[in-house]
Amino acid sequence: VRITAVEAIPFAVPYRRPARFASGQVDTADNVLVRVHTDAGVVGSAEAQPRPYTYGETQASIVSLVRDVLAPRVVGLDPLAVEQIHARCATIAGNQVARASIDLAAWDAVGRLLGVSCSRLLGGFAPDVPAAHMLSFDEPAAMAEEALAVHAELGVTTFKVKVGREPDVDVAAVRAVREALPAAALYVDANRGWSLPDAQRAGDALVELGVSAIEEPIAVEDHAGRRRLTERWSVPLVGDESAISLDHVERAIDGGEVRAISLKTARTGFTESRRILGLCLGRGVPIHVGSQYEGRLGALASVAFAAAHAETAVRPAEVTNFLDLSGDLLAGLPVVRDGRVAVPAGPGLGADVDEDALHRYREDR
Ligand code: MUC
Ligand code: MG
Repeated sequence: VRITAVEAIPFAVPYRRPARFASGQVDTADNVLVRVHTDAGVVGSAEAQPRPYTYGETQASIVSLVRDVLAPRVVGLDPLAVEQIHARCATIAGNQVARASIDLAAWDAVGRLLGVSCSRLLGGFAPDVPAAHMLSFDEPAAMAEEALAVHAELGVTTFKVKVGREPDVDVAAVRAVREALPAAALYVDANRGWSLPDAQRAGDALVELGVSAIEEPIAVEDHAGRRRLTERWSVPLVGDESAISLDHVERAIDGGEVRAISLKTARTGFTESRRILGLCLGRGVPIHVGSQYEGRLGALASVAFAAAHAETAVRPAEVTNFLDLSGDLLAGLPVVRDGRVAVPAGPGLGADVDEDALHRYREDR
């Protein structure tokens, strides 16, 4: 089987509720649907989400890189040769999300060719995983209300509260969620929004409030500050923006700057994510599957990877923020019930893009 073509289709879906966090805001999901076509008639799909403030990529850059640079590198390859595909794409620096989207679409094609789910192909550890929901910036009371609604609707009991504003606001937000759901597991993500003194002040108070982890408190470049915070807090400092590739993860761990890793399939696909998982297992560093506000197709990639591996299947994965979107390319999946998200039964990532929805949202008509 050979890859015959790769498509990159820009599409836009408004957010019902803008995703706001310390490093930026997303009002519309200006994403890219990447499709890997094969001469067997099978097509693999993946969703790419541009995050300029994290990777420097835009919707236009992803479309251009996939179409003009990556597609010619992978056309003609066997889709099952995922290491070949990865190696060809890895000759391009940066562009994490564009490269990962090719990897994920190729893996989806492999699953469809073989008639098995990507999650089984990757390791098949569990049929489902616990879900975590991210609470974007809002008034503390509104964040608590959202947590209550998501808990009532989906049974989710783990929440990542976005922080990185004024320490008093951050503490008020976490306290409001804590009071609304006393038994919930809470952790926080500052998206590098705090100064070092604010991180010390807010972080200490949040640890006191019982948060289980603190993600990216300060600038990634402040290596000494990050080491100080890692030593200061009894809960792990989680690397996210500092952990965007295998090499970044290794440096963050070995530099003593993180004690846990957020792995995102949207930026390291499945192939590099497996390497990151192996590195973290070797170093004894906990790893969970994080999110960049994926739509449903992106969330299915996260679910597939999280459920496939023993290390990630037991930790809540951030897979429910497709709820923030007003529409999607998929309907129905993923299914979240009793706080757990299931691997769909179908081959590959387990879902087919709804062509009517794609026609509605695509921007290259
Ligand atoms: C996170 O973990 O930082 C922030 C921006 C984005 O796209 O996703 C996030 C979540
Ligand atoms: Mg984060």
